Amino acid sequence: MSINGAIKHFKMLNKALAFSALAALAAAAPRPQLINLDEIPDYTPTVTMVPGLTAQVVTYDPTAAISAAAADVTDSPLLQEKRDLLQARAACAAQPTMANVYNIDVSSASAFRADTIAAGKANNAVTPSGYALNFQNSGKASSAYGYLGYQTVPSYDPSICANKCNSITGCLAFNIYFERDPTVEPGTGCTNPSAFANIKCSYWGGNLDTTTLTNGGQMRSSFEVAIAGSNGYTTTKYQVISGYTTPKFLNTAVMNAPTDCNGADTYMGYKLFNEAVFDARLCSAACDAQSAYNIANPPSDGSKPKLCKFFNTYILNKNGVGQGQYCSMYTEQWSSTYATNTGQNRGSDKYTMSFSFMYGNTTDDGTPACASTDSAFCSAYINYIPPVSTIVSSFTPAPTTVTSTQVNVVTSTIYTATITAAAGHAARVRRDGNGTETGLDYSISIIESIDPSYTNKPVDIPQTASSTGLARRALATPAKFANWPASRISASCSIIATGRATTTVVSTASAPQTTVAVTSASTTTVYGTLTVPGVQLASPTAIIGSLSGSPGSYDDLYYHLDLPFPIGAFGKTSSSIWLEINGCVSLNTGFGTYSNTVLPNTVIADTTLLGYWDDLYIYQGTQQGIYYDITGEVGSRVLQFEFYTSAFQRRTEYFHFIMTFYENQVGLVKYKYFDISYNGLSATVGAQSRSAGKFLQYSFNQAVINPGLEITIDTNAGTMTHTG
Ligand SMILES: *[C@@H]1O[C@H](CO)[C@@H](O)[C@H](O)[C@H]1NC(C)=O
Ligand SMILES: *[C@H]1O[C@@H](CO)[C@H](O)[C@@H](O)[C@@H]1NC(C)=O
Repeated sequence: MSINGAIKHFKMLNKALAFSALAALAAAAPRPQLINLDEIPDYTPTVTMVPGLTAQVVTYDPTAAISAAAADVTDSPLLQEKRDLLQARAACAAQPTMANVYNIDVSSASAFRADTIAAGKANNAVTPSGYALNFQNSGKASSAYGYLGYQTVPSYDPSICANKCNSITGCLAFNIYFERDPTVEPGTGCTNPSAFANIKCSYWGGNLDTTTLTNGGQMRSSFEVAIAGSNGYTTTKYQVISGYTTPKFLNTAVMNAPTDCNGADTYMGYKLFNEAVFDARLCSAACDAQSAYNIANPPSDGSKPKLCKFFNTYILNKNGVGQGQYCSMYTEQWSSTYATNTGQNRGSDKYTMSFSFMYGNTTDDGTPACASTDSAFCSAYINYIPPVSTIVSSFTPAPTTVTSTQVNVVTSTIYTATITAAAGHAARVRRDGNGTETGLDYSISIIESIDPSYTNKPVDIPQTASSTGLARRALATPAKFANWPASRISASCSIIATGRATTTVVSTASAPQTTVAVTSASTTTVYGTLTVPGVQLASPTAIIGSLSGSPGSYDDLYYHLDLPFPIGAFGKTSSSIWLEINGCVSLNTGFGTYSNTVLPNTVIADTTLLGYWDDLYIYQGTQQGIYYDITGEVGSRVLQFEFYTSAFQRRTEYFHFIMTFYENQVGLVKYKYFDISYNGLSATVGAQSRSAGKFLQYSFNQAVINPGLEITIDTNAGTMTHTG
């Protein structure tokens, strides 16, 4: 009789630790890989070994189990189904029996256990090919992980069991033993029926060891079931999983892996399966599904998803009872030398591990690129340009003093003078009635010139004057990456090529400043052209200076002249007059006085015509000078003195005017001005005669003498008129 529909399902423990939770753990701090006992609920294997059967069949469906293990990743509902309970059988019902082929003493449980024939069979049994002996001639039978049923066999021959185990999907071990069984179902009316020696093989989806020897028999009514000659065998053919390395058997030790070369925890977490047989493919399915899940659901912090490249699977036992198949998953393959955990205690409970194997991904051992050795290559390989973090550091400079300079620009204009002179006329000669030429009536004789050479005057600074015009103013690929596919190099490198470049920006606070204002002057010289009148007289004769360049510089000179006709003012007349370089014409005596005063003046000559009394000056090498011309017929001749001068130590100033006297209007004088620097601000203009007690003053140090001005002073009438 078999268990109806006894498809054995497995269930997952710790749903809270489903793969989604593992994913969340991917970036968590390193955890020990010791079994988290708090997470493992007490588990009593639902091994229901039904006695009195010739066989009990429990099947394992690996396809369903593996796909369920994988499907659990997405939290799909899992089929959880308890096996059917067997119906109680009627007391005294005949049980299947077998012949006592070895004449074992079944008279009592103790005799049965001590039977030497049974012991001899057990001790002499040949270990079947593909299996290893776990225990021999025990008085107990195993209750292990992954119950797959049992059967009675006709002889104590482990090879029969091995062949059967080989045919059972998921079978990894078997236990062959003698069992003292009742011939009928013990119960009312047959509480201690006669016994027979049964030979049984139980089949297991997990390994056997002495810790599994927990079934020493039991009372069934008054009948004592006993065990003898119990041998355990576990397969030595380890599961090969496509895509994974040949499993490495770690026996009772499990991994306690270190962090990787970048200090990252390679332990990803675990899954615990139970009520299934031990099947490493559950782990590989979970491992693969975990990788797929993590790729599909990358960490929100932008880090790379952790991929499962290695797992350690084993049976976790609590006090010798298999609790389930444990799968520890890792991102990197580790050497078996890290399999150092052989058990833990909690209170009086002892947890041990058995049937431990490790598997690694054959194409990718999960070794990462290491920041310590591979950064340069990786940065170059993936062309990683670190993002720049800007650190602002502030800097307050020391207080400073700022000198603010205000430049006052003085514009000085230097003109190039274009001089316009009057058109010349033929030399004027006078002929007497017989045609004899006479020049006397048109010329002036210089009787003497006087240079007062004032010693208190500052010496004029000689200048170099123009002779014309007025002087006017690959990396190599490291060996470790040689056989890596590009995708792996990229993924691995992108984990370590995560640096940030730092740039420091200095934020400079403004320094406390003291501002000191300084004023400085600067002169800008502007060159311009100016049309100025040249010597105006049509036929000028120099009294001093020269149109071809004054031979010297002259100051304060005055000249005694003999005129062809008398001139005068206020009734005082004379043809012996004095011509002052300082802009005056005087009668009878001259003067060199250069400091002009208001009129009347008591120092200068008695009768003086002041065309422009100032400290005038003639500079050497210029056309500056005093020129005269006499025109008109005798009786109505006109005498003109043209002053074409600068001023003492004011060589860029110019004073250009003509004083005109009339032969037929003695006492009347005209002053005509062409260019006067500062328009008369330092001059006296007018006429005086102390002896006549009269004077006419047009201006004294007033800026009223403008170019073009013509003043007519009629000393006889006592009038001054002007035009321009
Ligand atoms: C092994 O790793 C590679 C690279 O990540 C992956 O593509 C492959 O699926 C893995 N193999 C298994 C069996 O998980
Ligand atoms: C003309 O000539 C002069 C010489 O210069 C004489 O002195 C004059 O007397 C003369 N006059 C006449 C009218 O002959």
